[in-house]
Amino acid sequence: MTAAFAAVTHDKVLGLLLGGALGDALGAPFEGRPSVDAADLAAEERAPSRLVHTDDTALTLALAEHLAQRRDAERLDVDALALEFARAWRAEPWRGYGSGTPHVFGLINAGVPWTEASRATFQGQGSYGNGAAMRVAPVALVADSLHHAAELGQRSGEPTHSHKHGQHGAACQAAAAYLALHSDPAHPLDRTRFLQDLARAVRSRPWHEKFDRATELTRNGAGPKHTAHALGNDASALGSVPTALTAFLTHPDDTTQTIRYAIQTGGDADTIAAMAGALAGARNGASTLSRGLISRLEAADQLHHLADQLAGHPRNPTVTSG
Ligand code: R7I
Ligand code: MG
Ligand code: MG
Repeated sequence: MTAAFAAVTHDKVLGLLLGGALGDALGAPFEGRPSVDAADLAAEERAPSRLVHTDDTALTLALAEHLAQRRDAERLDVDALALEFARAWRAEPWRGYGSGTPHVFGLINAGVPWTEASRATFQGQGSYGNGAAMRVAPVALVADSLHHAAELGQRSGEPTHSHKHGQHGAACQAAAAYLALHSDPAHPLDRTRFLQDLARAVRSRPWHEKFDRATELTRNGAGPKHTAHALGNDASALGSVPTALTAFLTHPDDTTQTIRYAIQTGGDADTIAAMAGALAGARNGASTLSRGLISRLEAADQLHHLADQLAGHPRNPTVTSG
């Protein structure tokens, strides 16, 4: 566990949800660009337009609703969750989904069991994309421990991502969200310890190699372009989850800077910023986010409602009203 351990407040729960949605919606116009100019990003922040989210937030909403509705000991019903994800896609297929996921969701909606549907893509090996990681952060809100968060994350990924890297990505981001949520923003974050904790939760050599590189990058204060070059910025789990982690660990006490850094890594900007934003939001809370930006978020009301439900969850007795 990271050294300074804090109670989970309503503000942190809301911060996790809003930080993720903000990263997604602010990063969306830049998705696919090899690099992102700071002036273009600043213009997007100043624009008065509504901040429209993509598949990252659409599926995060589905997962958060699933968790908010389940008050029994079994926190995740993966069969039901698979159908809920597939329904979310059917309702809004235009949200910018990856290339393989619509095929999986189409099969699930046609009655194919998710165990089979999730193996129908990429010549039967299943997806190693970051789609399971991008939506996973809310599991941290109902997890009892770091390992429980990783386990819930992995299971929530299985309906769409049968490749182990896709599932490890979800486990990694879920565990990171748990650590960020329980970290105390009044004390400096021990970055090395944070990554060591993650390595205990994600037992996979390629991931450990990425954590080692992330440790170096944060220690050296690497900028977003350097980080993208060293760790990746594509739609694979291995090529984006550690990049998002590095964005957070570079600016752990400033959610806006975390999101800007993540977007400026370019490539899969919405997803890297959604993941990084959820981590920073969980640590620093919603009260540190720009009110102007939050008020432009398409799903702001829905996310506030979900935060109320999840913060008041019986599995979250530690939530305080701070
Ligand atoms: O993982 P997934 O839901 O994608 C999420 C991404 C995010 O950037 C969202 O914002 C949205 O834009 O999509 O969707 P998948 O199609 O399963 O995986 C994403 C991408 O990873 C695919 O389009 C492929 O380029 C790549 N990919 C693979 N390529 C080869 N072999 C994933 N798995 C494989 C594979 O097994
Ligand atoms: Mg997206
Ligand atoms: Mg994306």
